[in-house]
Order: sequence, then structure tokens, then C-alpha cells
Amino acid sequence: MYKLYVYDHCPFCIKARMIFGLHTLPFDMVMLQNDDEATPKAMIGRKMLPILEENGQYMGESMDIVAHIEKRGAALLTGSTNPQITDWIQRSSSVLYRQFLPRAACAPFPEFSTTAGRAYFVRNKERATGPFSEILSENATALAPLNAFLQELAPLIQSKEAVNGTLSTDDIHLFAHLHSLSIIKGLVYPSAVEDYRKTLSARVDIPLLDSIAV
Ligand SMILES: N[C@@H](CCC(=O)N[C@@H](CS)C(=O)NCC(=O)O)C(=O)O
Repeated sequence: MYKLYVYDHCPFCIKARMIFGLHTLPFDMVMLQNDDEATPKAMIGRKMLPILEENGQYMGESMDIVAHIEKRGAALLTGSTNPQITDWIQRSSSVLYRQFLPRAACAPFPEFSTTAGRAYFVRNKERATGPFSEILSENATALAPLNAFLQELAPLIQSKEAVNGTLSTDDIHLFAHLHSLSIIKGLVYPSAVEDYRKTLSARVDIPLLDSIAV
């Protein structure tokens, strides 16, 4: 049985979870506390998830895990990629993660179920963003650039089943990104984006974060 070590908030872990969902391959999901440095270091020499454990061997790096599982059965990620999707993800990342991190820090994720686990995340991430309280006190206009990005994405979506019509690694990256975005309350999803994120969520069996969005 495959064992996948993840944090529930982590977009890279979503990518690794997606490939199991796409292949309907069972796996044990292990959520580590965010301040547990010893477990991942013992497995891959650094404190970084996701990690796949298979027959006593460990593999880090989300896209290596995706490629490894994809090779196991009939290929599913057979479609070509679109540089416009990569570009859209890159351009929207900094504004997304600035709003994502303070919201994730307050969320009921298993990796933050101890005070020390949550404090570890806040301490490390605030070093890059500044105080979370300041970001959370920004008014709704702070979300305007994200809504503009969503409008820009809509015409790039060719099908609700796969962004470029046929499943590809673009879907792995894009769904992980939209999954993170779903923790931000008040975003306006054009119908093409809404249909896409809901369809992918059902297909890979990974719920969006809408119900805990703030
Ligand atoms: N390139 C890696 C990046 C993984 C990554 O950045 N994971 C983050 C969580 S989102 C992590 O474990 N960071 C260390 C920490 O949270 O302390 C991959 O694609 O797997």
C-alpha cells in the first residue's frame, strides 16, 4: 500500500493526492503536524512534504510522485500543455499566496491541531509576508486582482474535464492553485472556472475549501 505524507493546506501535496484520485488508486494519507521536523528529515533528509512511501522507499517532490504514479497504469495525463496556463499560474501566485497564507493559518487543518504546529507555520510564513493580521484587515479591494485573474482564466478553459480539453500536467498545477484559492471568501468565479474546479474536485475526490473560506 502506498503511504502519502501530506499537509492538508499544501498545494504541492494536492498535486500528489490528485494523481492517486485520477487513477482511483488507494493510498494511506498521513497528515503530519506542521512542526514535526524529525519525521520528514528521517525519510528524505529535509523537512518538506509531500513524501511518498512505497515498499520502504521514500520519494519527495510532488511532480516526481505524479510522474511515478502516472507510469504505473494506463497514462491519463496525455494532453499537451498550454504555456498560457503556466504563465497565468506564475503571475497570479504571489497575490494568491499573500491572501492564502493568513487564512490557512487560522483554518482547522489537521497539521495545525496542536498549538505548536500552528505557531510553527505562522512564525515561518510571517517572515516572508509580514504580519498576517495586517493582510486580513485589508478590505475587499485587496481581492480585486484575484477576481481579475479569474476573469482572465475563464476563456483559457477548454473543457470542465480538462483545461486544455484532454488531461495534462496543466490540470495538476491549475487545480492545486484553484484549491488554494478556494480558502479565500468573496471571490467571483466565472462559470467556466466554477464548473472546472467543481468537476476536477469530484474527479480527484479532493474537496475544495469553500466551506471553511474566510
Ligand atoms: N518542490 C516541492 C515543494 C514542496 C513544498 O514546498 N512543500 C511545503 C508545504 S506547501 C513544505 O513542506 N514546506 C516546509 C514547511 O512547511 O515547513 C514539491 O513540489 O514537492
